[in-house]
Amino acid sequence: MTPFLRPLLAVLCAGVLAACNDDPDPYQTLDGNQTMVVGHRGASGTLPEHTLEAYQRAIDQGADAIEPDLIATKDGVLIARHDPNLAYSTNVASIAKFADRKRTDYLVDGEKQTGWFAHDFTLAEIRELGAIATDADRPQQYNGQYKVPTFQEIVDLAKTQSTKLGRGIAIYPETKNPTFHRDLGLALEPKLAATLNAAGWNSKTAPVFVQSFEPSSLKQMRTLGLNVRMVQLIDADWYDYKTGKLSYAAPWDRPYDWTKAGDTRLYSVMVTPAGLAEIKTYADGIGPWKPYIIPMKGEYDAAGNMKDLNGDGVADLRDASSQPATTLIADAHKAGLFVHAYTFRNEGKRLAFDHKGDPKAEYLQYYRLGLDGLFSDFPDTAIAARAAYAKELGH
Ligand SMILES: [Ca+2]
Repeated sequence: MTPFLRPLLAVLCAGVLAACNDDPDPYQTLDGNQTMVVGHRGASGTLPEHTLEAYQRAIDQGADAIEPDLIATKDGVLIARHDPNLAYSTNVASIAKFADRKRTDYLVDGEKQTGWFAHDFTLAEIRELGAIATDADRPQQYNGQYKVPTFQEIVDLAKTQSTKLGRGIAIYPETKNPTFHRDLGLALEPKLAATLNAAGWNSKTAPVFVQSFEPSSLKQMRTLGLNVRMVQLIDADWYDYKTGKLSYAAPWDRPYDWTKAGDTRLYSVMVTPAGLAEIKTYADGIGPWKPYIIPMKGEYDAAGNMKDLNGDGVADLRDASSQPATTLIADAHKAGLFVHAYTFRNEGKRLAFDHKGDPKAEYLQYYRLGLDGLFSDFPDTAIAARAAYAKELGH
């Protein structure tokens, strides 16, 4: 039903007609349920990412799932960090006793990095670090206060909170740099499978979604007997505002296992009907970067420069506008795959011109398309927008 007709109908039904059909309109998701909200790295817009405190905050805000990225320590323990390089998300650089662990020009998935790497530290040593905000625009006052959690602690948190709240809190772990870890003799997949088996969470109905950018990581977990729902992530480098398409540049052009194997295809092949059919052979859903669903395009002047529509002196995402949705959600649903898109953020610099600075406008676009799930740094905003959408449908 057209949103503005529903209130009118409600008035008519209440005032005149005895038996008026006011059934809610159905959700257009694959399973007919409302869109799942995943707390991306916890409530990472508010607290330092990948800490028990950030996951707890996401749960408190109403998230349906919490999302740990997994890497391994020197002694083979799975911990939650977005990057093996601890300099990006902890205070390791400020701790004198670890100064000699610094590596320079160290290769991670072909990219030279300088910093401190988790596989050079035991879990006990990593426990001495404090997590920090990874975005300079976000709250810094919690830096150094919270520890790096293990995967086991995150499983325990989800279980405890599910019991306490009487609603299921799912976990959504990602194998990070899986080929890199396998080459170090610290393969993530057997450890992940062992933890989930021990938790009694190895089935399609378990509150678990396992994700990876590398197809071989997901396939290996299937081979290891892991039966949980699996999600193929689909990346790109950046927006091409001129064409409305995406750009592809290393290391975000293709999965690193493909790069290493000499496979020159780009992530873009994964969103074709043939690519989706291939994903369906080993996964249950896809996790695309969101412009694969709603492309962004700028306006260009005669000289070929993107117009600064909001007049802030730079031409960027804030000057680009949402384009008609692609057929990706429909194509994936047709292939039997659910779609969980990333990443939704509140900040004005993360929103397009037509969102007018309101993150709820963006969420509503995707809810109306039948998106099955989304990753948000601000789960409270995602939940509030979801409630507004439910009302729009008459639920
Ligand atoms: Ca601008």
